[in-house]
Amino acid sequence: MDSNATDRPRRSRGPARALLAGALGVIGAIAAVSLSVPAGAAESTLGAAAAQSGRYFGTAIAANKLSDSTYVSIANREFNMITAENEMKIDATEPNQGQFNFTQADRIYNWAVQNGKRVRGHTLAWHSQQPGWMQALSGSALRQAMINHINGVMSHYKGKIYAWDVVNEAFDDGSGGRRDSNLQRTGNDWIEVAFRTARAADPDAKLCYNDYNIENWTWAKTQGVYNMVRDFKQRGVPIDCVGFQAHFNSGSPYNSNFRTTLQSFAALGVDVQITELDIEGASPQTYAAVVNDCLAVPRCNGITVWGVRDSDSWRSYQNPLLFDGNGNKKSAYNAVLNALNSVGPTTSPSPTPPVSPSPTPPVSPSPGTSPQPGGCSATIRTVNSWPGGFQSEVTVQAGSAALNGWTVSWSWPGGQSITQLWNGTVSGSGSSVTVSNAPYNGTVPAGSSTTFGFTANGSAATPTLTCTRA
Ligand code: 9MR
Repeated sequence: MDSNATDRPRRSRGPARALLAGALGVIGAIAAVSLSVPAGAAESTLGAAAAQSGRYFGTAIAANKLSDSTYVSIANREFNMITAENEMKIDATEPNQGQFNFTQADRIYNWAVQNGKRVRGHTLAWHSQQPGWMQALSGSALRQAMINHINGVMSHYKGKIYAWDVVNEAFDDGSGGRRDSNLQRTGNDWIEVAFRTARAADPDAKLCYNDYNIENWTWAKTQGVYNMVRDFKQRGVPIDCVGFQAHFNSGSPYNSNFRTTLQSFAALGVDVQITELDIEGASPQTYAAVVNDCLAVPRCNGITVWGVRDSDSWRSYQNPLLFDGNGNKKSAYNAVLNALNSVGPTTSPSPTPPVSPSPTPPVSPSPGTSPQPGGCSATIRTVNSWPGGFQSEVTVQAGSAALNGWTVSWSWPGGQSITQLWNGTVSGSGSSVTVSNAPYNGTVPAGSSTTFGFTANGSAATPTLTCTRA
């Protein structure tokens, strides 16, 4: 039993249900969509509609439901990417140490490929659903068992899996740090060891880090995972994608800054995927918003919902899926289909974001802004841009003495205005902007750096920054 999954923290941040800012009612949205789609152009299934822009639309499948004809016919008709809900997990595939069992996993894999679908692998290294023998291990024996498990499962499916969730749910909910687990206690490098092992085992699979409660850009957990991925990209640890589970409910509501999160991770040079989507109550507006967030990000490869009918859901009492218990399409289904069709055949995801970030963000100051001894400097880079707006990241670099608080200021050259800022506190008026440290990132050791970021209206700009120590 996954205690964390069933005991998700109940948060009270923001409104109970984040309403999509400026969202149309669903009827209005559907009307607007149907106006923009030429007659006859719309696809009639989720998979085909997503494929118009080169994306997939998937679901989680349970092997013991493959004998349910209603379930199988919906799954086969609508979805073109399949995740095994439980059958590829550690307890299922290596029930006794060194003895692998792929009976149930292969039932799902074979059904998928025989019906022309691709498969996401879920999951190789996780604190939960470990078999008893693994729960009892620690230290180097556990580390070696993790490596053996990755090699054993990935070699069975070598060349056959679109993307693997190599590591699942390794971050703590509140702090933004790592979750305590037997794997974490083998050493902080366990995640990168898992990814390096996975790359060697199957160089053709995309390698993903997968987690929940990392959709809201302002949450510490999101920032913690973002910092790990940035570090991995800078150091050449092989990671190709981040999976956002997207289990939205009243404790973890959808927030429209999810798009900023997807854009920000993509700008690090990884693909992003929505891997386990379900929404308490299945609001059509919220479902459409999530789809539109993915469609807005070229490196968002696709969306997987976590089950077929409400009655198949791990949270069936929340009615969070696209089909009711009888297999009928819900209004959320129509909202998703219309959102996918609204993109049409012309906008395909490209492997690179519209504004490619430098693969190694500048952490050292640019010429002319070198930190004075005991001072600080700040550099700005454009992470992403779109018509009428952009996203930037500012790196604050300490000189030869630690900072105990900092302030960065600049003037906008062309009427830009900040719409959202994170990891800092913004003030100022007109074209003048002043950003001070957030309560948690004012202390920067000598020679180290920290970052803050923002989205803004206007044309992307890189003004000269002034950094002042507190
Ligand atoms: O949906 C899965 C459910 O059937 C299992 O009992 C549960 C056990 O951990 O795992 C569920 O799937 C989880 C997924 O593997 C990882 N993210 C959270 C999902 C929902 O708990």
